[in-house]
Amino acid sequence: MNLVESLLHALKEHGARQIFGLPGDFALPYFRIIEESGILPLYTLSHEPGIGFAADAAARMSCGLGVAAVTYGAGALNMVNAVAAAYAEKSPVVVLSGGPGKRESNCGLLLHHQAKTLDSQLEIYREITCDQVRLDDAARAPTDIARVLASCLRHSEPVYIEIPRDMVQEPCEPVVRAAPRPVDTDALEACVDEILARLEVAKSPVLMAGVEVRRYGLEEKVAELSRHLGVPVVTGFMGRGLLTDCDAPLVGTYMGVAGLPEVTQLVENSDGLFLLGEIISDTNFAVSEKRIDLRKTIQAHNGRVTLGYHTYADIPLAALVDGMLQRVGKAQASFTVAKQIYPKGLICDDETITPTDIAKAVNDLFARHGRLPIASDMGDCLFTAMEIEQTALVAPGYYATMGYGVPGGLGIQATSGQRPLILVGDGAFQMTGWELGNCRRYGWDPIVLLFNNASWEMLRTFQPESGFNDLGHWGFAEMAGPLGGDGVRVKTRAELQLALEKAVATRGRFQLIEIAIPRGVLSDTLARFVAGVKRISAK
Ligand code: TPW
Ligand code: MG
Repeated sequence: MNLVESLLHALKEHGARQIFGLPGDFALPYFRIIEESGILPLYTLSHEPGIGFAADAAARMSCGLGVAAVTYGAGALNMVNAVAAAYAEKSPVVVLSGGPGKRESNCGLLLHHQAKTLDSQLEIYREITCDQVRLDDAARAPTDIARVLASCLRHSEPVYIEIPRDMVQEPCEPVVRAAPRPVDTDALEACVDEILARLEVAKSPVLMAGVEVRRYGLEEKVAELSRHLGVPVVTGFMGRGLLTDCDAPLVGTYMGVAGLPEVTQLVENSDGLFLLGEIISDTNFAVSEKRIDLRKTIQAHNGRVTLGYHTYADIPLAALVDGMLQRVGKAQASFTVAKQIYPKGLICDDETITPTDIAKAVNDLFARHGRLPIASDMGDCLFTAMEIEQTALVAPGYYATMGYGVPGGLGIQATSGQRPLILVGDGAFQMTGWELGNCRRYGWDPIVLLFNNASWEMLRTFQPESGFNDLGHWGFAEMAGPLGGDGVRVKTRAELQLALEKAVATRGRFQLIEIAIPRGVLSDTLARFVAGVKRISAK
């Protein structure tokens, strides 16, 4: 087997299901092997940010590796933002990049796509990946690949693999998966003791489940743990969508001033807040009604557990959850919590549409036809997603990059076969909406709800005086046909409801519903968020 075949088998063996890619001359040789070997399916898209977002969403959705394959320089550097998003939100994306051949690297000429030195790209990626390798030695390659893929899974963070173009055909041994790292059972036991003791004395313990719970495939176990402990569960803004298909005592989504008062009070008044796999970011904690003293919480993330003023340095999340489950025994009595009620029952009249109307329409649709997984962009659409029934959700809730929604939805469908619902604003659609043109080739048929307020509305809420936030009206609905889908523009609630029904009934082509929303009209959740942030910053 050659070097690239060895790499592809290893990717598959480590849980990758497909590759998203866009080639270039430095990448053509390894792309040829991807295509001809058929070891993993290859989906090409139109622009590298889309490749990175699709691979990230596939990783999040499948709880496995996502793979983003690009060319050197112009390709890889075009994907930096998407990989930074994956790094920030702990999504295990494997970046494959073509590279100059070993011989041409020292020919004395600057090579096209070279930014500063031939190593610039690797150095840039070093900052946003947890491990890197350039496969310039076929004898060492199997060990290097095993190490890098193990790092990717262990840290649940992106890694970088550069393939010099003259190395692809080199004979290479298969990759042997690295042995799992041993866990220090004494430290683990002491840590579990301490956490259980803290939860025991707490009058109102709460477990906040974060994205790492999904990344490490622990949703079922965490649901069981919280039932056995009798502790209610919330997620943060970023963790929205977690635990939806498990029997967990899930109360709702903590969003501080932007959330529902009962959830906010539960979290902020807890004397035993257990942050399990949660990214401690401002999206979750800078919007608190009452400041949460993080030193008084129990934090388990990034392979560490911190309680009060000390840290257990090396406790993998999976080992911690297993360790706790072994100790808590069986549930005493069945334990239920009040579930969050979502807006539903859209009045189908001739009124204009608000974002919260969209949430109602989607909730009604889910009640009639079952739930769909959601990919959301950044913008009011993501705040609206908080008003939609719990369902699988991929979105850049913390890193907050625009452009994620459409390619993220394609990533969901490619990896899971499930039809996704994509929520996206007009500003974000202008960035990556074109990727929908790739649906026809692959038979993907997402339903896209385009929140068109002809505006960078989120920015306007913070700086209403700036005229640059006005965007014109683009004819998005008309663009859908030539791209291989169906498009419709809706202006009233009755039209919205009809369009959704029709979209669900039409399979095989993407369905774009361009929803006209008057400027200045926000979802209830974003309105609470903006009012809350203004209140906090005025303090
Ligand atoms: C890649 C900054 C955050 S929100 C926003 C911008 C420009 C406006 C979004 O407009 P859209 O949605 O999509 O129409 P809505 O609901 O606000 O009207 N560049 C990137 N990411 C971010 N987050 C920005 C700029 C931003
Ligand atoms: Mg907008």
